[in-house]
Amino acid sequence: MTRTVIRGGLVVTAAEELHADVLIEDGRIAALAATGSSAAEAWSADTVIEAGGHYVIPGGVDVHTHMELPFGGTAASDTFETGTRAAAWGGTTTIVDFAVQPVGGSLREGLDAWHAKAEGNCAIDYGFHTIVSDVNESVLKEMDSLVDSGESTSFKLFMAYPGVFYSDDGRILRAMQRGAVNGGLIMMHAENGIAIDVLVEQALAAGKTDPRYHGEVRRELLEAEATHRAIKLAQVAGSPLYVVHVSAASALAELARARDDGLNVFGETCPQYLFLSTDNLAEPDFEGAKYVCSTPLRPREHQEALWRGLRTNDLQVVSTDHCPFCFAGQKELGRGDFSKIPNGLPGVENRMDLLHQAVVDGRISRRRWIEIACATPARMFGLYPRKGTIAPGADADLVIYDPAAVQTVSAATHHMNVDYSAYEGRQLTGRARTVLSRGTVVLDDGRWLGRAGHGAFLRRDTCQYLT
Ligand code: DUC
Ligand code: ZN
Ligand code: ZN
Ligand code: ZN
Repeated sequence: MTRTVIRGGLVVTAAEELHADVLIEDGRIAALAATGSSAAEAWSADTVIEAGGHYVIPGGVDVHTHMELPFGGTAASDTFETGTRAAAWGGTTTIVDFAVQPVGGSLREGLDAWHAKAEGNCAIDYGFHTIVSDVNESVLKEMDSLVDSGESTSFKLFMAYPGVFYSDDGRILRAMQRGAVNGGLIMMHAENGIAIDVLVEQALAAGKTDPRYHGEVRRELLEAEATHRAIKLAQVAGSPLYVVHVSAASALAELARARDDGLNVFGETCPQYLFLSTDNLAEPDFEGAKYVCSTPLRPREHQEALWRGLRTNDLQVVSTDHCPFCFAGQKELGRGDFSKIPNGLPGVENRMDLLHQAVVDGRISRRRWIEIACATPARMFGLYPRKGTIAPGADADLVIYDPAAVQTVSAATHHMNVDYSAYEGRQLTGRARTVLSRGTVVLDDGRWLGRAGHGAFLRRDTCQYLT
């Protein structure tokens, strides 16, 4: 048995803060005891990690990533190897990525393809949601068995991207009805893609080809409308609903109203919507392409609404939707036609630190930081308390976090496999000093000690946020 003790840090979970030592045995947390107590002093250990002046927090849980996602004639530039390593550098120790059902194929084929990409390559633990691109009878049956086995207990549907991932309302309703019975959580990309495609065509015909028009045609109204429609469909089906990447204040208002009416609807937002805006999309020399993602960035005033939603719990989760494409050769595919810019932003390495900056700035509390970035994502997707907290029995996925370290975010120093940073030049206070994945130190003081293949596939329970 290997024993590690982390001494002298401030343990921060979603529920409490305490000056405690943490005992790890064989990759799991065995005990917590007040620092200096006779119980803690009595522990013997093979390794002692000093954490004085630092926080000891659960590793980040990022439930929305797209490593190696084929999109727009190219593929997201982070592999499972580079992307999970970058995640760990940024204090994230679990990701849940999306396996895509191939057109005309089964969920099984999608999962097999994603297992093949990830297995043996991940530095941290990982799970899969499934993107359902064709709801049919055999897919509905597959959903049952995937929930039963825990291989995938959540399913993403798209109201956007006609001809690619899009599902019409009837298919959405059928999937929700199935989820209401089997416990699978439906995740929704809520944008009216049929209407957006009309506006795209009209914009291009009028010579509006710059990246900023991506933000203009993907109208806020069409996110709010789709969010409203998704909520009503879920209400008809009697199922809970998780809306991914909420970017618009009016879409958030739809969620808040439904929650006030007692519905189990949940919302996720992402750092790009909290920290970036349409100002970035309007950057000259095609630089705006770096900020093209869907849902799109919104005008600055939406940020305040999203922060408020995070404080009031109308939004429960911050994940990244990490989907990086290099500027050179990938984003550039859309020069002269914004609709050909591959959609997505890098961020898996930056999320924990950006949100810690919000703690420093007084926007959210320290415990809320852990709640929205670790505990709730784990509970929402059936990984709790194995992931997302620090408690006896949990995996020892831990970050020893230096709250005073100052860093300047830059593509020159980040670890994501992408040639730009969406947060270039931003100064942040706070940084992961030591990162453990199931008790193994993978990062220490700027030295990478992890390895591809350490990360294991996670079977998951159904949503635990409802019980
Ligand atoms: N949005 C993105 O920005 N990228 C990938 C898929 C999506 O819905
Ligand atoms: Zn989406
Ligand atoms: Zn409310
Ligand atoms: Zn996504």
